[in-house]
Parts: sequence; structure tokens; C-alpha cells
Amino acid sequence: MNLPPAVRAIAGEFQIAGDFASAEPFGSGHINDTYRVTFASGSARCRYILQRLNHAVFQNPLAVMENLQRVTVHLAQKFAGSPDAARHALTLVLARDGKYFQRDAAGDFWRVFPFIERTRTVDVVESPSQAFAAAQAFGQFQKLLADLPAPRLHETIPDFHHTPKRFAALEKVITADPFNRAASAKPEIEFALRHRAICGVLLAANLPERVTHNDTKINNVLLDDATGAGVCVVDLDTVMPGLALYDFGDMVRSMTNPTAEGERDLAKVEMEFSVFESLLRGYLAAADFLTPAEKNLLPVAGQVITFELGLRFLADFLSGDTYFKAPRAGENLDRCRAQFKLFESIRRQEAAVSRLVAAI
Ligand code: ADP
Ligand code: GN1
Ligand code: MG
Repeated sequence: MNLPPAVRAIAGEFQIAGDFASAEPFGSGHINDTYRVTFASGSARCRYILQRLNHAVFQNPLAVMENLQRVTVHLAQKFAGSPDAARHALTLVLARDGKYFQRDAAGDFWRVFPFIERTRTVDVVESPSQAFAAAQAFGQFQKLLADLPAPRLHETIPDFHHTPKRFAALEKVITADPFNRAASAKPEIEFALRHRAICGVLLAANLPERVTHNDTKINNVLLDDATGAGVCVVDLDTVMPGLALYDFGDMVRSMTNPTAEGERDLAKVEMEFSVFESLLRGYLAAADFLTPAEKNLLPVAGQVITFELGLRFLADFLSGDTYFKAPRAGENLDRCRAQFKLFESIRRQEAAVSRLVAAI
């Protein structure tokens, strides 16, 4: 197993009982470095998630950790007393010096959570009922955070879902073309330019600011092994002020597509209507606070966020693949193509989606 030497040393700096037994890379996130570590006390084994925060992406790690601490404590209070309460919210394990994180010699930030056992994540939805469960968990997450006490959370990545600014960033890198890749992405660049008008649709509607997750892809919710229920929402680094529809839109993007995010056979990339219907019902079962203006835009939220991700993958491809982990050459361009294909599919089904939303 090829682990950076820092992993074992840094794990030892947290308040974990027993002796370090093993560690392995874990999950398929695109941003942080995540390890599952096992500690042993006699014959007992305890597992944890140890994560190095990507501080190229999160340039203010202290703000991220402060948000994380406030959000996890608030959620824990909400679940207190319910069966299995400890499995429903992430908990930060303190470092030996009492902080919520530890820094290594390179200056990187690390944090530890108890591993939530008897759960799994999937990268591609396996059934409509799974989409219902995941969407309900994200809807409940928004609802439970609606009364998070002041102050306003830090914006850990400013303008994270400001789609027009994402578009402007893409235009800038098209012009600079630092890796001479624009020629190889000509159809995708043209597609982006042609559909620019979708960027401002959510922002123009003057929707209420809420505490939102902002990264509601399917593998950011842990599903119960036995029941399939959504047990715990994870990946809380982007929890900050946002629009409810950013979360709903990213669910549509990541759950209704039956293929991997970077699928190269575009014929397979389509929004599955039955999955959309289940996720809509699951989300609305929990998110009972939406205003009429928010409900009206449910049919376009998925279009905006899917287009936005297409812009982001394309910009990263043109920038030399510095943001998203992209193990395969050209993977960000493949991801962009799949997002744009999915965007078209969602758009094509807008009338049917609108009828469904109106009927619920
Ligand atoms: P990234 O920001 O890189 O996406 P995540 O915080 O989403 O990192 O973590 C990566 C993966 O690790 C998640 O998709 C999930 O499968 C798993 N994971 C994260 N936290 C826990 C936890 N406390 N218990 C069990 N699995 C977890
Ligand atoms: C990243 O961290 P992860 O893999 O859950 C990204 C999201 C994208 C997603 C696309 C902080 O999410 O915004 O939607 O990849 N997170 C950040 O797969 O940029
Ligand atoms: Mg993640």
C-alpha cells in the first residue's frame, strides 16, 4: 500500500485510543485526500476517516474548520436522543492539543471523523428508491440547518455556484489558452457559448438565501447497508450560504444520470425520468419550506448546475487539470462532454418535469 508517511504520524496526533493498525485511501472524492484508518485496542478495532484538506481549493482552511465545527454540533443537537444518533451527523475527533484539526510539517490541514459503520456510498444511483433516500437526506439536512444560530457561515469558496462568474472564468482561460488545448475542445467551447443564457436564471429570481450543502452529489451521502436509508450527509466543506436550488440542481445532475460522471459513450448519458421523479419526491418529503418561487424553478435547477459543472470541467481541462483530481488524460474534457449531454437531456424533458412538479 502506497501511503504518504504523513498518514500514520498525523493519525497519532488525534485523541484516538489504541494503536495505529492500518490505513488505506478511501472513497472517490475529487478534492480532498481521504483515508480510512484502523486503530486497535486489544482485540477491539475502531475505524476513522482521516482527511487532508485540499487547501489549493479551500484557501481559508480555518474558515472551513470553523463552519464544520458549528454545523456538526448543530446537527448533533438535532439528532440527540434519536436512535443511532451518532451515525446521523459527522463528529470531529479532537487533536491531542484540543484543536479540531492538526497541521503537518508541510503546513497541510488534517481532520478526523469516526468512520460511520454499516454504510456505503455509490457513485451512480442504482434505483429510483435510492435517489429518494439520498434526496430526502439532503432535504432534511437543509431543513435542520435552517435555524443555525448567527453569525452567517463563512463562504469557504466565494461565488461557488455563481454560474455567470464560472462562465467568465471559462472565457478568460479560453482566451489565455495556457496549454494550447482550446483547439481540441472547440465543439465544447462553442456549446458553452451558445447556451450562456442559462447561467443567470437562478440568480435573477431573487430567491431566499439559506444554509445549503452545495455539493450534493450522490457519493456525499452515506446509505445504510441494511435499509438503504440516507444515514448521514458528508463532505461539509462547502456548507455555506446558498440557494436551496443549488442543492436540488446538483442532485438532479448527479443522480439522474445512469452513467459515471466522465462516461465517454454519450449515447448512455440521459436524464432518467423515473429517477428524477423519485428524487423530487424524496427532496420535497423533507424540504417542506420551499417558497413558490423556489418551487417554480425546480425544473430548471438541474439544467443550471449541470451546465455549470460542464463549464467548470472544461475550464479545468483548459487550465491543465489543476482543480479536480483527473487520473486519466482528457478526463475533465470527457466529464465536460457528459455534463453538456446531460444538460441537453434535462432540457428536453423540461415540459414533463414541469407537469410533474405542478402535480405534486
Ligand atoms: P471529497 O471532498 O474529496 O469528496 P469526502 O468528504 O466526500 O471527500 O469523503 C470521501 C468519501 O469518504 C465519501 O464519498 C464517503 O464515501 C467517505 N466518507 C467520508 N466521511 C465518512 C465517514 N465519516 N464515515 C464513512 N465514510 C465516510
Ligand atoms: C467535487 O469533493 P467532491 O468530489 O464531492 C466538487 C463539486 C463538484 C464535484 C463533481 C469543493 O466534489 O463542486 O460538483 O466534484 N467540490 C468542490 O464531481 O469543488
Ligand atoms: Mg465528496
